[in-house]
Amino acid sequence: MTGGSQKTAVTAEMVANGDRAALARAITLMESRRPDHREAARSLLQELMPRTGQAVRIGITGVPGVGKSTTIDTLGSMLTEKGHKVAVLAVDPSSTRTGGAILGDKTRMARLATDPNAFIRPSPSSGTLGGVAAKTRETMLLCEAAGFDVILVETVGVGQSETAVADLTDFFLVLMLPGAGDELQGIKKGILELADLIAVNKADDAGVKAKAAAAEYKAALHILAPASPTWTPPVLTVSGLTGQGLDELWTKVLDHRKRLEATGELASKRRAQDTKWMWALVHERLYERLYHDPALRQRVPEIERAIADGTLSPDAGASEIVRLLGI
Ligand SMILES: Nc1nc2c(ncn2[C@@H]2O[C@H](COP(=O)(O)OP(=O)(O)OP(=O)(O)O)[C@@H](O)[C@H]2O)c(=O)[nH]1
Ligand SMILES: [Mg+2]
Repeated sequence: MTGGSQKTAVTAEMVANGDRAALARAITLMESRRPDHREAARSLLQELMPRTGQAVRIGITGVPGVGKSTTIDTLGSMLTEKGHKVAVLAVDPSSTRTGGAILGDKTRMARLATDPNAFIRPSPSSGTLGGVAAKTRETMLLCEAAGFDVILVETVGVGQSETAVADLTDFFLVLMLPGAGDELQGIKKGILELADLIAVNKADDAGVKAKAAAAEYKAALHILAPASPTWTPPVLTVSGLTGQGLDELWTKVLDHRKRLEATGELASKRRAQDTKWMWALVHERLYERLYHDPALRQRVPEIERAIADGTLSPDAGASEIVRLLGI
């Protein structure tokens, strides 16, 4: 046997039948750097496209330790009990954390990890952020084709990962810690603009503080122009640990979906995301060429030296690189 491609042949039918091992292998194919694997994954996904698009896609962000994984475990279990099939994807752009994060997520999501109606998959953190998001997006589509109707994407609230995750989900949930004063100071501008719902977590052991924080976020949201004319982001207090408030949170998610479906905003949002995704892929492929093309790799150090020596202008150097890229 040469390599695993024979042994691991995955068909669209296997994925569509909800074969978990096939789904996992399809995702691995997609994450592979081997061009033949990618090509196989691409045609698999193409075949499965008609089966995608039905899921409720939720992005979940918040500072490290806010309780994202804990909340996903409780909410996800609540949803599988209702009969949903839940896929959890984790985007972690900081490669150094990955090993720990994956292990941590598995233990933080102990119930879902053994739930036959749940599927947990960390996204690899290598590559550019666009690449991470693109693979996460393709993973999400494969999960949808396999019958998962709720997709929860966890991303740690640092760097640019929130924007990437907001761009591939329908509903963006921002978890906050109680202790509004400090939180509002450190809050990244823009995160409130992305939020479809703010949930102040850990209300079980900081009830009063959580309520005060919620009031502050409500006030802060009030100043912002809403992203959608049909939706004003609610602010709730919840406990990912005990499940308090998560029923109401899910009701809001469904309410949001109903409204955006009724106005056609959901469809237009997804269309806009598709276009953005295409450009993210173009950027990624350009970067790949830029750093891996043999002719460029040979020539770039010389160009850099010439610029350092002052014998070539940055503009002329850039022109040559672009010419070598063939665009
Ligand atoms: N009291 C209380 N503790 C919580 C709650 N949610 C999470 N925790 C605790 O907070 C800590 C961090 O929880 P995680 O779910 O791992 O947080 P996270 O946001 O996923 O963290 P990262 O993945 O590292 O960014 C754990 O010790 C949890 O048990 C909650 O609702 N109430
Ligand atoms: Mg986590």
